[in-house]
Amino acid sequence: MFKFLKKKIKEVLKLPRKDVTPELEIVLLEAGVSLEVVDQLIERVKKSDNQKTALRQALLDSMHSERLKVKGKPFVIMISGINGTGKTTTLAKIAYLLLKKGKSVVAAGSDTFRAAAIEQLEEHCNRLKIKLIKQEYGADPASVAYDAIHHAKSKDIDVVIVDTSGRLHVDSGLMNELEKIKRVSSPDLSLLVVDATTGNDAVEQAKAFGPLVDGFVVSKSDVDERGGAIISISAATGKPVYFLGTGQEYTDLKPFSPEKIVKSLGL
Ligand SMILES: Nc1nc2c(ncn2[C@@H]2O[C@H](COP(=O)(O)OP(=O)(O)O)[C@@H](O)[C@H]2O)c(=O)[nH]1
Ligand SMILES: [Mg+2]
Repeated sequence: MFKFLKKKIKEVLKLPRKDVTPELEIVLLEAGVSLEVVDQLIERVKKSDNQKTALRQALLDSMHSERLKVKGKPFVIMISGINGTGKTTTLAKIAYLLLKKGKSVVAAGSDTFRAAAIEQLEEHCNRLKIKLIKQEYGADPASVAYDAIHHAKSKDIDVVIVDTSGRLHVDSGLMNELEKIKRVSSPDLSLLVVDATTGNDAVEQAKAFGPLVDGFVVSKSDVDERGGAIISISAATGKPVYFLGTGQEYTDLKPFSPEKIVKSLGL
């Protein structure tokens, strides 16, 4: 994680004092940190006598993390994001984590947009030994979510996790679909999954999803060398990151820790 940025920050901090902030600005932008966050970070570093400490502290102050707390029954988690970001995998990882904590879980196959999506989720559910509530390909995703919540209530299940479909880009069809799922299922937590390797684009997606989401999971941090999305998504939106996806296994979901991030940046 952060190979590129760690190396570059180290080089920049060795420069003559007056050159540090202009170079740092370029490096952060190259790493995919969003412009507004770069500006905030640079301002803090400029004002300080100790540039390294200032950068460390500015990064710590700009990243927000939150822990998943299951309160109320059933606790409904909605997972959204554009195509291929890792929604279904993240659903399975969260289910695995909750099962380990002794919670019972049911999944809602509300990605009815692609036929293969339901099968993919079904495979995970079979491996995890949790029930999948599904309907036919093309069915109303909100109705699937409704069924899953109804099932949880009648079987006394702790958590419902709703998978949803993505599109190539944020589009109005997707937004209308997600709004309806959200209206019908009133999730206790609505998480947007973004792919770390998409850098600033992930931040733009987060802004586009706006009030539909409460916070983020940043997936594929294990294959992300730049770190821009991880660093800027919470600063640019004011919403917290709950987890980092760190691989393809169920155990590859880590609580987001700004402390660990600055450490892996060598700060
Ligand atoms: N390396 C890595 N791959 C991931 C991670 N999360 C998801 N993936 C992979 O990304 C691909 C798309 O994931 P999927 O859950 O199907 O995405 P969805 O379309 O958003 O539901 C799959 O090959 C996953 O194994 C992660 O944290 N790290
Ligand atoms: Mg999926």
